[in-house]
Amino acid sequence: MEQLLETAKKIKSMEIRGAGKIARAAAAALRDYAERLTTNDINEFNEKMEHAAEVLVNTRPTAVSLPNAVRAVMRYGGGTVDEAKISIKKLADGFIASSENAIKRIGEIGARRVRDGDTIMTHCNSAAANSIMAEAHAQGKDINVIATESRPRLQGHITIKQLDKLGIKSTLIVDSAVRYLMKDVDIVIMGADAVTVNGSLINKIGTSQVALAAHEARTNVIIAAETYKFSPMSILGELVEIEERDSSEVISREKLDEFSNVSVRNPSFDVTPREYIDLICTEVGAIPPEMAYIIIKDFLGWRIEELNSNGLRFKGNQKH
Ligand code: RI2
Repeated sequence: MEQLLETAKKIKSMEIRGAGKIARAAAAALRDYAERLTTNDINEFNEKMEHAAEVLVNTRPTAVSLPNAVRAVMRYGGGTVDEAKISIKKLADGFIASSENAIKRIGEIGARRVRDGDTIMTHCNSAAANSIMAEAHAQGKDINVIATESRPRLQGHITIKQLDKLGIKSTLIVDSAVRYLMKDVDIVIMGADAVTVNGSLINKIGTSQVALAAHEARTNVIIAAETYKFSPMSILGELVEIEERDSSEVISREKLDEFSNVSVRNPSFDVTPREYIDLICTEVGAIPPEMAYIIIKDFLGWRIEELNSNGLRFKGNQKH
């Protein structure tokens, strides 16, 4: 359990971050945990796996990729512990490979929307969004990326570093400069932590402001989101929980202690309505946000009946 708890800790502290990356880390942690379990009792094995799944899922509440990855692994089968371990390894490795492949595919599909000479605005740091920029650049398109710094965690610094390594020109701006600079932008490309059934986007705090400014300026907004970022529970009307992180990310404890009447709010994500999104680029194609249900039903394989009867409990060892 020690290694799995270590991974959970790293996800919570954001040492491992990015919606896709935490999903792959969780799948790998479950696979390695299963491998290390010494029991021969399949019931005990299943119980331990279910507990491990809960621990991982409870680390960060907003990125739907995390429960979707855990569920993909927890669909394992097998009458014996050895069979279950083989099944888990196959599912976890399959998820990781298809997730990496999805990012590549999104790059190819999304790059079609980028023209030579485009100025792209992005927010935070998204592997899926960066993949589009990387592919457009690899195709020889001359692009310039405006990257927000993304307070309070400054993931924009990761973005400019990654783009720089690829030889892509970028301009770093403070988050509040978004609307002022939108007039220079041809297209906005951002990632996703979750997409709901009605096509709303949940992504890094500030995303909805970028989208609103783009909407006002008639600038297209493209969202790069693997299919496992879509939220099955939103079919039942469940809202995606917005993570609120510690105040110390915004202001130091010592500084805050100087005041008597000040409190801090630090929501990590916000919700962008589908009206502000032109296209969601997934690995199975670029869709208008209105088509989110098709992704949940046809590509994630969730149906209303199943969700109603099982919810999203991480029941290990299911027949499928
Ligand atoms: P990829 C990140 O969350 C950002 O909100 C980013 O847009 C999203 O995950 C998707 O990232 P955080 O972990 O999966 O920085 O595309 O809170 O890498």
